[in-house]
Amino acid sequence: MFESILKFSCSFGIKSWITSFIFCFLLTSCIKSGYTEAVVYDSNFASGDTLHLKGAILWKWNNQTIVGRYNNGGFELNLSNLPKHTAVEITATPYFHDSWDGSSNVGAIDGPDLWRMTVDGQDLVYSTFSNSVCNPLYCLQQSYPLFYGYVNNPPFTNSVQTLPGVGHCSSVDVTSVYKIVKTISHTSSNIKISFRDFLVQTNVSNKLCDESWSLSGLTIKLINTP
Ligand SMILES: [Ca+2]
Repeated sequence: MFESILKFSCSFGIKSWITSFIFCFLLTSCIKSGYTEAVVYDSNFASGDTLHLKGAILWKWNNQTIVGRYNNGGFELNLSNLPKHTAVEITATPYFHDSWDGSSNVGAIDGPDLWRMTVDGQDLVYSTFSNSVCNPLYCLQQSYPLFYGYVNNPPFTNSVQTLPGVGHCSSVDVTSVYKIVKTISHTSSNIKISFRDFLVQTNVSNKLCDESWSLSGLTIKLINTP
């Protein structure tokens, strides 16, 4: 929008060329100020390309080719020879399928159901997720968007969408979708981002059918590049 205003103002809007020059100079200065950034990885996995991915399995669901699905598993992204930068922004879109039980840990039968995202070994997400129903008599809460610990939130907190379930082997037949955006200080020319779950379901035979997860998108952006 600024560029459109700039073009219009410089071409037609201001009679005095001196005023026009000053206006354009100031506006151009505004456009050029701030940090620079560079997207170094951006995939919705539709092409089936698994370059830079380790442990990635692909499957097609809901008319999408995505990475997944996992139960007590995961994959990682490795990038190297990155240009200079001072921070990195990671945007991930995980799908949590079926009967995730959140922070439930009664008898260690069906939880806690944890999902972890790390950068170079540092936890950015280490949280429970819940697709459980929630009413005054029964509610399996989740820690997300907080780290797993002592504080919990209602199921689906901060989810951006729900989709149908996948396994169809329990009464919880839903997929919760999250868009997770994390920005951290980072200067190394290499980066490793890993995703994995620690699901618990001791009371079912088909664990993958009971609960699982996928990743439908991943974007890595460097900030303050040359
Ligand atoms: Ca569980």
